[in-house]
Amino acid sequence: ATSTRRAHPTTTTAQPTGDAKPADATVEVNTMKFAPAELTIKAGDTVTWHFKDKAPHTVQGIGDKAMGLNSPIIDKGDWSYTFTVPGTFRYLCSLHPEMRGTITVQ
Ligand SMILES: [Cu+2]
Repeated sequence: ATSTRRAHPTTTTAQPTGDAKPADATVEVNTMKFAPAELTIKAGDTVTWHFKDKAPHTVQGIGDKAMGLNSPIIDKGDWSYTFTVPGTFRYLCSLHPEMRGTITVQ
């Protein structure tokens, strides 16, 4: 039997170039939930919500402190927010208010 040996093709991972700040933390929006529902980050960190559910959702801050945390209605895609002030920020989906999450900024 003849065996042909070939080196495995080398794979390279392309690093995106540019000025876009990568997300420091990600929240998956799927199956009518925010996951993780509770997330702790540092001041200055950017959180990206990754919308992948069948239904559209929003990220809407609860209370005065969370003003500015207010996404449009998103069907599929990403939405990011940079938290600059320490504190506890609760949010919900305005279309499904039972969907809730908390970001703790240290
Ligand atoms: Cu929703």
